[in-house]
Amino acid sequence: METNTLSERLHCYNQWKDDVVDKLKAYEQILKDAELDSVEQEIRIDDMIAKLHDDRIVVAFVAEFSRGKTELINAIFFADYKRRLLPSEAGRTTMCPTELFYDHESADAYIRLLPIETRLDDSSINEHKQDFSYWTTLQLDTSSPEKMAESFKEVIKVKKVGVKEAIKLGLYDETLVDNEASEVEIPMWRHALISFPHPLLKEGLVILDTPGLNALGTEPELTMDMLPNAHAIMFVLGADTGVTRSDMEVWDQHVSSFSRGGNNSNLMVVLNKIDTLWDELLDDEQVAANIDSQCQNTAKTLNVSPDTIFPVSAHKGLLGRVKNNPELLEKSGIASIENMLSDTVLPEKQTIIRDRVISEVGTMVESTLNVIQARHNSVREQLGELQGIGNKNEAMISHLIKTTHAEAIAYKVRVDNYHTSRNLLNSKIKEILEYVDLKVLDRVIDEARNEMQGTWTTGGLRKSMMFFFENMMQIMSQVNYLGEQANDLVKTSYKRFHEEFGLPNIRPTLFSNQVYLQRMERLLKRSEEYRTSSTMTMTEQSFVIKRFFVSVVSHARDVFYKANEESKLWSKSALAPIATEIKERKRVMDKRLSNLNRVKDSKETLESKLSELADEQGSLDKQLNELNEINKIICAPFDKEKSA
Ligand SMILES: Nc1nc2c(ncn2[C@@H]2O[C@H](COP(=O)(O)OP(=O)(O)O)[C@@H](O)[C@H]2O)c(=O)[nH]1
Ligand SMILES: [Mg+2]
Repeated sequence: METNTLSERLHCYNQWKDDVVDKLKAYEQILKDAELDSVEQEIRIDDMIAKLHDDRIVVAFVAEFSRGKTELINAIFFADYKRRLLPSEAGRTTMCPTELFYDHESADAYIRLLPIETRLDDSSINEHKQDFSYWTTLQLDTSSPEKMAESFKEVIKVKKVGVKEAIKLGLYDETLVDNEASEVEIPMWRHALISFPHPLLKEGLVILDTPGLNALGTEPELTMDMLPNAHAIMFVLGADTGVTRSDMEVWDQHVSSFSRGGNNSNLMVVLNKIDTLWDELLDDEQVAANIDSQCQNTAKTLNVSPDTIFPVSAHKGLLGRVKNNPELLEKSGIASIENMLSDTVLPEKQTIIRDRVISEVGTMVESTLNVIQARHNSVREQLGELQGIGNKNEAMISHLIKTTHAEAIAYKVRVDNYHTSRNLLNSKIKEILEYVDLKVLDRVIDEARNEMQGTWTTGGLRKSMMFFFENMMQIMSQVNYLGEQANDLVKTSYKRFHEEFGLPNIRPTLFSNQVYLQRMERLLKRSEEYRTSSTMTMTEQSFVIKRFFVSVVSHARDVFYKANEESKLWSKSALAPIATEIKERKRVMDKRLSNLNRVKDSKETLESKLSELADEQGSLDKQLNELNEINKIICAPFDKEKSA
């Protein structure tokens, strides 16, 4: 009954990724062997390998405090420690957002903590993750679950600071402190990274535990970046409290936008603590009916489909697993969440990443197949030609040499024509690159910053933000426009090449910055939502505005940077297949000429040339087989049996 499906599934997924990586490496080798390698292609393939390597599956838990997020994490993922691993406590926990994962680069398990004071500086959490100088790193003793649980308590540590200091940090909430108090309790840490060698984490699972409405509101990065990048989001409610006002606030401001009209299977609403409805004076059916009716009501309140609601008891689930009580475990409903993760979330993720591999590398493999196939054909022709020569006389061979020469010259003229269109394209590309230059962005940021000086009001902020985004969108639209012109040039080149040179109909990779445009639009939308949320008025203004600006700008910069990198790479590879074909044609012609010349010199060479060509044919056969094998693995459908 108690199966390990999630870990098995994750394991299969990783194996598939390893297979793909192996094939990508084999492909790189083929390109080298066939002398078809180019720096651009190598960058693309290595990039894809790095992407597969860094690929993680992130499950985020979001809710108001005390709904049982941490207990759920303990029950779903860490019950094999036979105890409550992460600190879950009654009342308001002051824990900071915590990421649990496994760091393959580090030999030791660790807890890395970012001091709360770093909220005052201009760096986002992501930026801090690039440089660990501000973090406090503690070794995590994994020799016993008890020792681990003890160390994890560090994450929920608090300290007392003066009211002024708390206000400065954006952590003063007058509803929680009586007015007389001169000191306030605040969390010690802003963010925690915990790495330890648990099997699920080693397979690439990342768990994001968040503390509640307060932290969600004051750390915009969570809503702007970490949640949108999670592969599954669990919104947790308590069956004992029902949907409260603050639950609704978390939902409206931070989660509902991921719901896509209740249509997102990666957003799960967990109705936790159903054990509080297990009334021993009622029979099982009545209890089930009560739970069901609460699920229906919750679905209605949140405007999601009832299938999205998972009624569970984290506490009893953990207990059932720790005490090996299958009945209790079954009753807790915990397994339904695990099943959802392994049956829906994981396969969807795999599909997305496979589509990406296909679109990035699939076309490349296809065009290599074309080239190798053409080589194969040409070797066959040469073999035929030489075999045909047999006893023919010298005059005949000289004639063949002459015609091949003439062909080569005619070909060169057409290549020159092609160079003209390539130059046209290059100047268009230069224009695009000038637009997506980071210097341009930094100018826009400076302007927005200046605009913001002195306007620390919500209205002023809105104006500056709009100004910032208008500028950004304008640049990106212009890039889009130029990109379309460049695409026309590319299409024409390919068409001409296909028609005039009679070469295979290669699908060109076209320029597109749609993804980045969309990301920018989403960023704008999210910052609008954030700006109008009540957290903006709740917390000390200048602090939030600053945090907000830092986080929005750092993400906009990130989007821009990626668009820039992508354009550069595209500009280098747009006409690469044509260049390869040209080189290839020239190679074939040179080869034929040298064959004929050598044959003209002596009869003996004919024999050796024939066997040389036969060898070449053999190795081309091998390359074709390998390429087909690579194609098969990359595009392989997933094991249906396992996902049934
Ligand atoms: N009755 C009951 N209590 C639970 C359940 N899950 C968590 N709790 C309790 O709720 C409190 C808050 O849990 P915690 O995991 O720290 O919540 P978090 O703040 O959302 O992470 C703790 O006292 C838990 O023991 C449950 O399924 N049933
Ligand atoms: Mg917690």
